[in-house]
Amino acid sequence: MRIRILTLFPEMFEGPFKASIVGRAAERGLVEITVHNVRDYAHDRHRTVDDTPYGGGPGMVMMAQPLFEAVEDLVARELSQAGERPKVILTTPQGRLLDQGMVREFTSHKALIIVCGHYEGVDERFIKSCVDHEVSIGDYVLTGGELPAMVLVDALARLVPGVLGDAASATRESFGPGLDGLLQGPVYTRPAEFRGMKPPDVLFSGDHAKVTEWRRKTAVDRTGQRRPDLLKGWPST
Ligand code: 4H6
Repeated sequence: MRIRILTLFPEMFEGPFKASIVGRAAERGLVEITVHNVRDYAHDRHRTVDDTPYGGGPGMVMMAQPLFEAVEDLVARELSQAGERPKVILTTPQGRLLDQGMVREFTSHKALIIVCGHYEGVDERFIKSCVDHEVSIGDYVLTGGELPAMVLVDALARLVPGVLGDAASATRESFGPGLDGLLQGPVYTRPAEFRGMKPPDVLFSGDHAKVTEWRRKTAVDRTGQRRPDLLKGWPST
């Protein structure tokens, strides 16, 4: 999978994508991530990418022209390289709330362009003509779309075959949040007793079927307590 990120702050991606599982996946050639500076597509000598909002009001708006030409360039490069049009995603508080189902859908594309919004927002004409999906990572406001882009890239990368160890992916497919729609139940590791607290006996029973059943039950219980919304339309009671 190829991911292109369009941002005013390319430096923000240097740390997270180097020192992480995502960085290792890129090194191993499992994902290709490139970061592009919107400013490189400005026309004037000040490299202007923002302007005051029509109708007045505070702050600045990202201009359509640099974003439009940046996406045009990245799409053209992808078309000549792979012949398949990449999907363009804008991270914005106005977007559809990201969930695991959407992440899974995005992984069906060979290439994605993620545009990070800034200032008070992005000229609507760019969104209308170039953006396929507006995505929000949650109902809170950030100074820019860079952190949401990193969240999305991380969620995508861990679904690419080989990025997680085989053992890790196998277990997380069965009881990870969103994957079968349940929250994960409690987990424990050594020592068997810590400050007087012991894990449930069933985890020491060696009975794999019983352990699986306990994990399913604690996952359902916890989901009912913390996120009853996730159980709506869920099989059985
Ligand atoms: C586009 C439009 C995403 C991007 C406006 C982005 C939260 C999320 C942004 C803005 C984001 C999220 C600029 C509006 C700052 C508020 C960047 N915030 N904003 N929940 N901010 O995914 O002012």
